[in-house]
Amino acid sequence: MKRVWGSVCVVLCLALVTAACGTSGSAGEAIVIKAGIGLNEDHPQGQALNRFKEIVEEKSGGRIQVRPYFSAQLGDDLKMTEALQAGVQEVTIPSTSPLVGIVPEFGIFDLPFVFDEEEEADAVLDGPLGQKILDKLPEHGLVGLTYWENGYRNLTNSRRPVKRAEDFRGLKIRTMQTDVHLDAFKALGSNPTPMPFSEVFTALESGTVDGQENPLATIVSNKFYEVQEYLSLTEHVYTPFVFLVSKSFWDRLSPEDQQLIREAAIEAGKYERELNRKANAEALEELKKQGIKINEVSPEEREKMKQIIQPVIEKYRKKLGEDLVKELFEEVEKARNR
Ligand code: TK8
Repeated sequence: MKRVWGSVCVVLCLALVTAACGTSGSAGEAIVIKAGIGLNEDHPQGQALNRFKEIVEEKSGGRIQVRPYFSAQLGDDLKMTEALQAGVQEVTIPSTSPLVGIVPEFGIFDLPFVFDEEEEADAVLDGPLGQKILDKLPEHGLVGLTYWENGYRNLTNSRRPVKRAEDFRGLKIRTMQTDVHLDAFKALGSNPTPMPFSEVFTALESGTVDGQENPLATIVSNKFYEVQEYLSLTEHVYTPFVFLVSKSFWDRLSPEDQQLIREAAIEAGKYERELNRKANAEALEELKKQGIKINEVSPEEREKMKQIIQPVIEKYRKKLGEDLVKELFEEVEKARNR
């Protein structure tokens, strides 16, 4: 009998210790990072978030725990960013585009037809210009650790293949919440409607909009092909993700833990870019299989689209700052000649 009580006691004590570790207040408690994204777990971004979790938990010996939330379970990009500012969520990895209301300079990454190759984007984002914009985040309660890849965006719609610049005319297109894209699609004669990503599928299904634009991996992962007839390989803009941490959370971490988390975000980001580039190629095959009608856009027509959008670039050269936009194009040029 005594022995039975002994083991019950051991079990109870263990349970108490475990419970104490899981709650806040005591020294040596686990640090918990709630990390949310808008995309699904099967998307390269979702897989890389899982990789981030593995790295952080392994390197910290389980002292820092990451709880990933996918598919906008914690809200869309803007809502999660606001939760970081309020200190009720620790990490999110949104597109930079809807953040232009917080840091307008992110708008330079919304300018269409800037990067010819993904490697140019890597060089600019990972270089001094990318860092300069990350440096604007702390005054808004956010810390930006690094950029991940969303990638080249392509247009899908339910009305017609978009092969020529004129084919954009009259299409109702969902865009991200950024003025540059609104103006660019207006210049092409379409009817843009800004909307959070989490509402896009339903808007396409119900016909509230005719189309949307996103990288191929997202079109597959979110099954947009189920509610869209045409995919046009416009590659009209490359947009990044930014790895954000709540500043109030960040400031409570030791410099060692900050370093650990920063390195994990960068390492998982390298993995994400790799995976995303592979996924885009496979996505095209998958989309063919799914029966969406795919068309390419000739270099001549892309050039025409570029010409039509040029006044928008001029407008934002002034709005975003002549020097900043100049720096962007100089950095791209440098990357191109490397
Ligand atoms: C996911 C978004 C998405 C973006 C969009 O949360 O909104 O279209 O491309 O990837 O960040």
